[in-house]
Amino acid sequence: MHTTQADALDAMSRDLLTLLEKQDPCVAAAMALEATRQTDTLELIASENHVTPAVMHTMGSWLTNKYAEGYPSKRYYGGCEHHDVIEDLARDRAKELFGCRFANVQPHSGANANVAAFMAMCKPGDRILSLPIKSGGHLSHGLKPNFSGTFYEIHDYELDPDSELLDYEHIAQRAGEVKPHMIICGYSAYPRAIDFERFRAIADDVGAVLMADIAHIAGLVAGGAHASPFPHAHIVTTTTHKTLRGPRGGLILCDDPEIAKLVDRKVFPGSQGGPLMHVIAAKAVAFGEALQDSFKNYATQVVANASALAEALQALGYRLCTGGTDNHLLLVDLQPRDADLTGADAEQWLEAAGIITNKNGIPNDPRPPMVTSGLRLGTAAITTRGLLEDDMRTIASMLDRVMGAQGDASTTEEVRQQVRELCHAHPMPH
Ligand code: DSN
Repeated sequence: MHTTQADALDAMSRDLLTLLEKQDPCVAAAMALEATRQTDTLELIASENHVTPAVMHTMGSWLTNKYAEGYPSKRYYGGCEHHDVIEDLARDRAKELFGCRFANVQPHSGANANVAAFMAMCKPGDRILSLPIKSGGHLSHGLKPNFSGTFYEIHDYELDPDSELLDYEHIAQRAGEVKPHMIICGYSAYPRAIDFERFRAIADDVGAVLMADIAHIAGLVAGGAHASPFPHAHIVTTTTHKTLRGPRGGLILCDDPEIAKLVDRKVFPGSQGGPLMHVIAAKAVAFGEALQDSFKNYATQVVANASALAEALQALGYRLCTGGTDNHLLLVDLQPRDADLTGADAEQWLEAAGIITNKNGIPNDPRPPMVTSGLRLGTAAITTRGLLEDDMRTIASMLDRVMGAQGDASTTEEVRQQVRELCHAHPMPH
């Protein structure tokens, strides 16, 4: 095992690699390289994070051996009593964390949570009002090839073309025109706070259901660094692995017992079979971590770091969509800095320097989604490593150096070395 990587890994991960090196060296080699990649690079993808060893190893446990179709104390298989305890812990902690009455912890992913939420709240063909993916929405909110765009009648609302902010008067006007059955708020690339109360008033005016998909900001909501969708949204969906820093998975929350019954039926047997009990246990562990006071500090620091990164980039001449950020993410418009610079080039050059980002369309982007004029950055993972505001200024200048040098080999190598040093000074959770 490479020494840098062995030092950075926790003891159970080292044992796993030792076991795999004997049993399956091909998988072991790829996993070891990935461990080194994560250890030695700065993760600025807004939807990613680094889990604790407790969360990680709960996923890789004997709980994966069991079928537990159904819900606690109503299972279709014998031998589920310990799984009932685990699922109840996950549900209770989720409810406490988000201040709501019901939680379904079984969705395998955020997109699966959205499938079940649509099935619970709508009939096929119902009208849905949502923000399109090109403006920062999510593919499961109505993209044509997705289930949502295939089985429902999707109508768009848009961001204000000048400020790039949510324009609540426009959304209310669209709701009046479309008379949707459901309105969706919550986004993948929107750097500003969402006014859930305002959305609910708009939904109430037209008799619509309000669904909030808080996948990106769930950790900020749990940590008190973003307003809660409760009591405003009828149904709330989320992933558990972004700012919430749990295992890869989904979660559905609500307050109304009738909606809760529908949600449970539409998750199982409506859209899934056996729950992933090893992942549900890891959700319970992660929710337990998020209930600690230290998680509030984490969520606050994620936002402070995003603001510091935003200010530093603006000082270097970059334009940020909406003019800044209120949450964990920034959407950088690369065009004003360099009209020829694309998101795809920036992503590739930065990756070579050990800074991992993703190209992202900006509102009204003239370039296609695989090229883009924007770069999405997030501070969830680097905050987990303990980086603070001063480090954000260092990262902004590294981003600028790499993008300014357009892939020049010696600049890339110099920054790569700087990134390694920063990473070694701030190890991943171990
Ligand atoms: N793919 C996720 C993201 O990167 O934002 C959304 O599910």
